[in-house]
Amino acid sequence: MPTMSLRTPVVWSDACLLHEPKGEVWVGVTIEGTEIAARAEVIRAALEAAGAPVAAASPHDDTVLDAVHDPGLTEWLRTCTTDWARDGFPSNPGQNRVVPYVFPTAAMLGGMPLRTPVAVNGRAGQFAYDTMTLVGPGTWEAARGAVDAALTAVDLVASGDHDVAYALCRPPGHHATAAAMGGFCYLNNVAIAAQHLLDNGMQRVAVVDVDYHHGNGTQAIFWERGDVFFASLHADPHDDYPFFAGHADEVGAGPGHGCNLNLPLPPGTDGATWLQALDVALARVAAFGAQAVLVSLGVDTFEKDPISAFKLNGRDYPQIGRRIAGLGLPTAYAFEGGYATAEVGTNTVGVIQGHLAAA
Ligand code: SP5
Ligand code: ZN
Repeated sequence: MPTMSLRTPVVWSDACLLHEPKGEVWVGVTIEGTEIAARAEVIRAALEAAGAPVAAASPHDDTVLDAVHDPGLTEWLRTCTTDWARDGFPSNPGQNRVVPYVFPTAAMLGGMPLRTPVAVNGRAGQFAYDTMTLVGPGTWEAARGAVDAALTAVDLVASGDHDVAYALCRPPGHHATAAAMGGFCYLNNVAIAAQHLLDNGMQRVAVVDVDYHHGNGTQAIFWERGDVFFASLHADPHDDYPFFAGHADEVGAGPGHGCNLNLPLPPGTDGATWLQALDVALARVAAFGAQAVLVSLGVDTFEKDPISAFKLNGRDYPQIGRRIAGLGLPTAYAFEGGYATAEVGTNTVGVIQGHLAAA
């Protein structure tokens, strides 16, 4: 890739560093947090070193956030750590993160109405679907800052001021559904940004999710929508997180029938195979007639990623940007997964350089 100064703005909010996962409960054991603030700092430093200007996220009101997410979820994220501390969980049993416990699944309720418990440790299961996505002091501020970063990035491309922007929206968002957090995600930054484009005059937008994991939250949010095309390439959910969504036969419903494309891929998938699947997804996006594209840019497809099983290497990332640029659409990339901290910066820069080189 020729060296060139990146002109793509990196949209950033200092609040995004305030979330500290500290730990996650995985198959019943507490392990170190995976989605750490250093990931975002490394990506920012790499983009800046490549010449990208940093643009401060501008505050947006809650209108579009409330259009995408259940007010119960946002209220919970705003208040749960205070209630958790008030009820003494940080000292007994010694857990200062909000950890879900009982999940009111459809199978538990058997059709009975969902009741909201008074106890904070009871309520914790209502707005989460896994045990890996803990809430602590600063989580809400970070998640809300990430939403502002994503909204600002799409403003920059929708206005025509930029063809491409990168939203450094941490914590990530693509696993968050309308009413539940999961997969290290609290608010669905990309879904909110897509809705914002539609609210501001676009008729059709596309989300291309290249994270290693299926973007089940984004899929669920737009499942019955004909104005958002969602395409995702990801680990086969038969083998990997999020397990309950991401299969190839999930095509959307109602007005959204045909507007959802899942391309599950086996463990060990290399760059050549993966890029062929990307071409399939992009051809569908082009046929849909999207006016803008949002990219859920997880770089956990990397061969050295500690929680993933694909085999992309550093030379594959510019090819991702190059192919997405071939759509010729205003494009906002957004931070998602990628846990090989030493390489998340160079791989992200690679995507943006590939995009600019092709555009
Ligand atoms: C945004 C994003 O990439 N979220 C990923 C959520 C995946 N969570 C499942 C991780 C499984 C971790 N396995 C732990 C292995 C410990 N040795
Ligand atoms: Zn991921």
